[in-house]
Amino acid sequence: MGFQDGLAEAARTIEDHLRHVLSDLGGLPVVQAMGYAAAGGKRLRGYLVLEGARIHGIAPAQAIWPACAIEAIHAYSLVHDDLPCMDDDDMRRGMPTVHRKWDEATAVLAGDALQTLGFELVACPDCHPDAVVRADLALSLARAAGARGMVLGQALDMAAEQADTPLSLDQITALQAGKTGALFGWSAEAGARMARADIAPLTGYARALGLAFQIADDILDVEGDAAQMGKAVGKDAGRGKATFVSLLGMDGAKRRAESLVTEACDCLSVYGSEAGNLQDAARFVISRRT
Ligand code: GRG
Repeated sequence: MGFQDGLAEAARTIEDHLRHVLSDLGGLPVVQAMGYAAAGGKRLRGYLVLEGARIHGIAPAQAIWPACAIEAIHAYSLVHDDLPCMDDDDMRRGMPTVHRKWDEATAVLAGDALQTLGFELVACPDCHPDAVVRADLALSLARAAGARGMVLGQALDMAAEQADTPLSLDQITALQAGKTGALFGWSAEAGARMARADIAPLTGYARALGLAFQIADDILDVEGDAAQMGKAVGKDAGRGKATFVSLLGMDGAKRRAESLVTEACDCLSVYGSEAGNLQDAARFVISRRT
């Protein structure tokens, strides 16, 4: 099966499992909003979990739990990031954002509940028979999602919005390592954690992949705006905010993203041909159009 088909199949499996989990929670508006927010998306983080688990011999029936956990946490982050007090976005994944479809209070609660659901999914016995492994998954997920990881990156991003001078390349790299890199890191490492194996090759892989993903995001932002408005100004660059494109130039950003993909693939040499799908995932992050 090719990478695109594998990703589509993983996305369907994750979608079905999340729907099944949410069906146990009743029909309150907040639960409907959780299902709405958790639907769709590329499922790249969940795919990394499933592939990282597969190469470590973890059964798919177990791996689906952390795959859904990371997608629930990712969905929460998007719901909260879209709120008027943060990015104030009206659309997400081609649909109205949760606070536009419902209201702000429902969006805050749905995000909160998606976050706690993520921890529930890795803490439940179906995820892994060994409570020590489940605790390790939960602890590492808390570190990746919280004030050492994604929340730190988001807070640095908000501070940068208020700063007088744009961030340097090192600063923006550190910011993005938290904001988007931390969840990619956890996703890639989860299978190794479940197998009690060395996470180091996957840590290196995800660090490079996460950065390549963010550079590609900045490139898409500029190219999307240029296509729409006939000029090369991305949303963030338009606000005078530093981006990888504003700091490296378009060609420099593309070259950096490509060298990061090579670096990510090289980190996986220890797994031989078993890591082919993870290498394809790294190539995908810089070739995607959304
Ligand atoms: C609110 C604590 C808190 C954190 C928010 C990740 C994040 C931090 C905000 C998202 C803002 C954003 C759009 C960042 C650009 C990179 C990114 C995470 C894009 C969305 O990820 P994809 O492309 O989304 O994997 P899909 O929809 O495919 O799941």
